[in-house]
Amino acid sequence: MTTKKVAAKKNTPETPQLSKSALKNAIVKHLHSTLGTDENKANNHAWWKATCAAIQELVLEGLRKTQKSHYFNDTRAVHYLSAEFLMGRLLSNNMHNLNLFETADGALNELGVSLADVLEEEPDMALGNGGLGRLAACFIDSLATMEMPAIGYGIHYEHGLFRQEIKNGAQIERPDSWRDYGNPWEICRPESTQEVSLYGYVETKYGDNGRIQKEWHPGSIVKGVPWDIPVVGYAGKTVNVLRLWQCQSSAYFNWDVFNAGGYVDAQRENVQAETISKVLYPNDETQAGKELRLIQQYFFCACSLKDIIRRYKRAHGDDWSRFTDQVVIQLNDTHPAIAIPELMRILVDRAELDWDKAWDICTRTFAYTNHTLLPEALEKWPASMLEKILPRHLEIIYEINHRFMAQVEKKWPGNNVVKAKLSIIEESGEKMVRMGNLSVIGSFRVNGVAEIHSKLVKQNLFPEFDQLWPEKLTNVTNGITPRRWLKACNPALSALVDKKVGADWPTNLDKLSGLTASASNKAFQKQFMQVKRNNKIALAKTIKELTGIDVNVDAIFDVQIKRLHEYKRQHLNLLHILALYRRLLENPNYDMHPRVFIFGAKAAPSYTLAKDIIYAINQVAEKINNDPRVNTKLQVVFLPNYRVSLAEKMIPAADVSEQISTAGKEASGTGNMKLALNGAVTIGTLDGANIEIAEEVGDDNIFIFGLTVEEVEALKAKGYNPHDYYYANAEIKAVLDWLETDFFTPGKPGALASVKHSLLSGGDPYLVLADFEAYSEAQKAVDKAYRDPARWAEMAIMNTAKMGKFTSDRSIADYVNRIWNLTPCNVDD
Ligand code: 26Q
Repeated sequence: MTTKKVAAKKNTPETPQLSKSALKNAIVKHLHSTLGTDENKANNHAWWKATCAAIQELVLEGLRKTQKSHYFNDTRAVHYLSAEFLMGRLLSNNMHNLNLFETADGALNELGVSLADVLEEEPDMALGNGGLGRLAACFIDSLATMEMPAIGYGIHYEHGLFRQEIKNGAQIERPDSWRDYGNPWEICRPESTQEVSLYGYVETKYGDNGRIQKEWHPGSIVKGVPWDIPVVGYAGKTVNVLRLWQCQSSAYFNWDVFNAGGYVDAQRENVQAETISKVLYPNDETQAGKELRLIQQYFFCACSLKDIIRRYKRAHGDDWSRFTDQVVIQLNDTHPAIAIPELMRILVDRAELDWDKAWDICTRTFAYTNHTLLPEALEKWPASMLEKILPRHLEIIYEINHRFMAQVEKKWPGNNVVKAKLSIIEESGEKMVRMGNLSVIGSFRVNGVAEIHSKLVKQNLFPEFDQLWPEKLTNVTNGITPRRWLKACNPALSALVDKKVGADWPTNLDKLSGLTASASNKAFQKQFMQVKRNNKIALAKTIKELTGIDVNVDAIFDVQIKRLHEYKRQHLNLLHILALYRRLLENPNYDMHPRVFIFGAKAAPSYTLAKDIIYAINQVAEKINNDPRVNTKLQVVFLPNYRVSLAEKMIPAADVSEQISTAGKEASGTGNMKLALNGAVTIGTLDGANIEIAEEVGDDNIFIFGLTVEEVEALKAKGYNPHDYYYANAEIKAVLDWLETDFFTPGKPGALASVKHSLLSGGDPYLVLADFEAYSEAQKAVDKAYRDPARWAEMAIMNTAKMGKFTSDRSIADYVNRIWNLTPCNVDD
């Protein structure tokens, strides 16, 4: 294989493919003939659908051209397998990428309709939990923009991540029904339906050639129906596909039961099949070990592999020799790791390749991205569960492991400790299959998602694998698409940036460094901060609508938005808020610039402490916001139902970005990049991509605090006792004790006590108390810097200016050059 360097493309969108009047006609045509309504009757929802339909016409034209071009050029493609794609809304994105946003705005305006209102009609496509799912969405945007042949494969969940309501301060989960009124972007492709086998038993047979043959007799067969969502690249030339599989019962398999008079039983089978793609599991960073989750994983992997192989065979027939030239499969964490034994099964049992040949193909096909070091997030499945659901796959996994153990024996003769660590099978207690080990063994490349994370993957998670295969483990630092996360979500800042550095920054984000020269320019600072202020006014309006709270737009908007998890330490933020409250009560003249602390976070429904922390934030907010002694200086807002479309409103309005995870725990973070890109200044630990952000913006433009990875390890090794901090720091003691009273929960003393107890008797596993003082000091430095408007403006501008590295185009270029070895495919007519 040759290595060619692929840089992020420097294309800008051309003149719109459609005039305003043509688009207007197309929208009205769809209003009439697709929706059966007219201009006088149509509500915003109808206008939204008609506008989508008009845009989709152009999208589908691009899709057709792209597919034709990929087919005729017989391109090598990456297949991005992910259990999650957190796409958010698509209309605004697609219009921006087709350079039709202004045109559509004008067209709708002439029709007496507000584009902004129309955009609000679109439900988020929330088929993901958080960072990992949103990363997949940013990556397919970049792949299309860079004209790379690529397809995303995932699950067509009927219900995405739950909708969060806050009732009396507590999180309530409601089903997300994103498709209730139809999804205008997706196309069902029943002609590409696949069948997937489950359960049953394995028969061992002896072929004529004396070769042992395995035949899996499934106990159940389900159907995978693909729904295609077009993924429009910026400039609109390449339109790739996100293919999501929906599970249905296989009519064919149930006929016997049906004909035997078992109509009701046959219907029951239908329901069971349909539960497979019914709902997204809402736990991130914890492995639930549920049978249905494993079935979901196998279901979409089996469908996707059949689809990949069908496409390969259409061009190359039964000749497998070119498979690894054409196909690379990226595993987004271990969720699709079952694809490894599935490909082995297809090659060995079906194509009748011998094991070594099949394994060679396999290990040239897969690459694996690790997104976490947290032990509770590492996927393991009971061998007994695999045996029941996927009996042949378990046999194959044992065979892979057996051969791998021989390799380990060669390298470390007689060393059973290393063997036990590297084995795919964990034997202490119930036999478990470790999907991480399987993924490392079955892939040609394994990457972490930020420098420090990849270093820890090598040093702590897979050190022996790194010794065995020193080339295999590598880093690709995450990135975000600047099209959605600056151009579309922050039009005012985008326009200002356009004027300063030219309009091609969306595909060439390093251009933002052109802002550096103006960072200390008074006039530019004024413009930049005026944009920020307007964005804060807009967010204040949203806050008012969602919570009834009037926030002070002259206050510092301090934002922490991410899933709720102890390691992300929203409770560290909360303790600091309590400390400020207390300081203000003790000294009404306590000198601080007014601040609004704004949170957005969903907790996994089964994660009790995470829900307790949400409750605590809301109860503290209620008290502080209604306390006239402090509420001109301190306000706390928890915005319900944090999701992509809400992030797009919060991020442009943030002054301060909270990135305060315990060092070593946040693999990368991507919200940190989005906030900094929009001119928020980070207060953060030396964790994940914060470290690389600090390197880019420089120490003067970020507030770094707290223990380093090494210091965390040393403190834990010496024996961390949170009580030491509790008794040594009167402020810590006071705020923790406060949580145990009924001050924040009148009539219900102890309602917030679990937060305190997790930090004392619970051992404070994420060192909240150890970092409290450093955090509090860093917050004082933030306050001081903000009160110097010129200094703050310069910091904010420098953050935007220095985010070039964190475009997902750079991440994709890294994958393309160092892992996937792809060539862009031109899609011009
Ligand atoms: C696993 C098994 C069963 C059910 C659910 C899961 C599950 C689901 C989602 C486990 C983990 C996740 C999501 C993990 C995630 O979002 N990780 C984040 O990935 C980002 C992109 O690389 C990083 O920036 C974040 O640091 C990391 O936390």
